[in-house]
Amino acid sequence: MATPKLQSGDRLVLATHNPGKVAEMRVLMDPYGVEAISAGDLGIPAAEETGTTFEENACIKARATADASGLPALSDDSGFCLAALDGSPGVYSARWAKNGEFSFAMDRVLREMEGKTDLTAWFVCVLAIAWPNGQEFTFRGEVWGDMVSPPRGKSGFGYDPIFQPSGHTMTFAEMSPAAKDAMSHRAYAFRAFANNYLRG
Ligand code: ITT
Repeated sequence: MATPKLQSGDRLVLATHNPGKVAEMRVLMDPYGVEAISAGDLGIPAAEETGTTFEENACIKARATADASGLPALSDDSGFCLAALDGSPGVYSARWAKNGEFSFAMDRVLREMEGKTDLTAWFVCVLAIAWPNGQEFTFRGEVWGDMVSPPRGKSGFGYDPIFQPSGHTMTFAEMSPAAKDAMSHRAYAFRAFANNYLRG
């Protein structure tokens, strides 16, 4: 089956209900002229994330949205991982928050990290594109650095205030959105997606 490509004027559904992700994905998509509508705008409910890997959950979300909308759907399954916690919270990053309140998730991370000396941390983002014809593809991006405490910065979302990428002195939440977009896990995954499925 020929690989479909999206071009300027085509419509794509962003299969996410996370406003932070929607904002970053729209900025990344902008140069290509593709119309990116969010699943929330179409009234498509969030799919249950029953997978145990980022890839599985990304495919579940993209497929559910492509089937519900009849349009190509791009999902994002991502998370914050700590070496000292064997990669947790990882795929459970959103579930460590309560009612979308990330202060709970960050408090839990800081509690579980008490006394640990290895602060190595990384973000993972897996984007999945699901086409109405049944095809699905995934793209993974990672960014490595350290967990910092106390949290610093107000921009971005989620765990950004406690992540400082290697070679930098600011957390993701202290950087401008453009600086984060230049090096983030989401940007790396998006570049791989764009090279394959977007016409520049
Ligand atoms: P959708 O499933 O609707 O996309 P979600 O927030 O539930 O939204 P995930 O299951 O992929 O998404 O959870 C990923 C969590 O990891 C997310 O809620 C953030 O807290 C965190 N995360 C992902 N990318 C991040 C980033 O760039 N900066 C900070 N935290 C991030």
